[in-house]
Amino acid sequence: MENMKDIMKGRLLEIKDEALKTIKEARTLEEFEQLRVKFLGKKGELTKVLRDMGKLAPEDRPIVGQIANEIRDELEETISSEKERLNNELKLAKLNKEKIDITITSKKKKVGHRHPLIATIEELEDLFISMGFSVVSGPEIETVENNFDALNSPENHPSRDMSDTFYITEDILLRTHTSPVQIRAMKEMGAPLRIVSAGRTFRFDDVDDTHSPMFHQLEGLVVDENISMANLIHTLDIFIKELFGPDMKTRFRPHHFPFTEPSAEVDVSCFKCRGKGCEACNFTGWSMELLGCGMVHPKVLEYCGIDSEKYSGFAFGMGIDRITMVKYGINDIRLFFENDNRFLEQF
Ligand code: FA5
Repeated sequence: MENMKDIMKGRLLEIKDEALKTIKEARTLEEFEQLRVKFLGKKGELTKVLRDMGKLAPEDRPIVGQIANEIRDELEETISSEKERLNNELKLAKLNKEKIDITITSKKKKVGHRHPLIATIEELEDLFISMGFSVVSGPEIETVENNFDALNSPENHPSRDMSDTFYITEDILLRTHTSPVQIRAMKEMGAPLRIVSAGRTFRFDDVDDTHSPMFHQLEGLVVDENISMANLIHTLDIFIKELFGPDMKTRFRPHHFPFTEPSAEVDVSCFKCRGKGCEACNFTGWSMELLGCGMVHPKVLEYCGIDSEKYSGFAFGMGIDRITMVKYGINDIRLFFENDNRFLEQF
């Protein structure tokens, strides 16, 4: 019996020595786990020895049991401290690998800025807000009814032609102007009202230095009692002087639009010579046509359910691309859409 105790003690110490040696050699977390199972697991070396406890004299059992427990505690502690040491080593290696040199100067990120057309739209909206207008929006894909019929444009009107307009179906098209927003606003808000609305418009126009098949307009509409042509001329005159400067002159030319009566087109002094006459304006002193306007046709008011005996109104639609050209002295509309940074960065 005495012998059995010594055999077991000897075996336990052997296990301890072997375990401590291999634990020190382990290099990965998986290896530590394998060693834990090998020495301390349910079917591990230590358990195997303890199965023979029954063969010991009863007074020896606590002695051998205590030795076994001490060895188990020591091995568990060693495995956990060695694991922690390995973890720290791995962490350190990772940190060293991912070291950031904060003294290196970073590459400069290019920050974009507003397109000149958007800048003009925002400037125009601010200006009209300061004159008591509200800003509303309308869809680029419109009904033929809002784009033409409601605006008193008869079926045989040339602007309705396939060669002038991008139709999606017979009844739906890409709006040819922002004027259908007038219809939407009057139907939704009724009279009195004072709105502006900016956005894209589309026409089958050939491209040249002042024409693009996609361009931008800003629509304005005022409906109230006693609105006259004098209000229209005054409003446009104020806006043009605010935008281009006090020396800018406006010229109203009689024109025809089916949805306004009377109607006019408006030119402003040449952006280059400011009226003196130069090559840019063919020595006329006037820039290209900037906008159309007029008194809202009574038929349009009635179509939207507004009493044309009580109310009258004026409306205008201006080409934002051309206004931006005049404002910055740009001589070709195509520059806005070519996305050449050398051009865009100047604004
Ligand atoms: C209209 O579109 C009318 N809806 C304007 C209007 C509104 C009149 C309210 C009366 C009352 P017009 O087709 O003339 O009108 O276009 C208005 C402006 O849009 C022009 O003066 C011009 O500045 C601009 N424009 C027209 N076609 C083009 C184009 N292809 N490229 C760039 N700008 C254009």
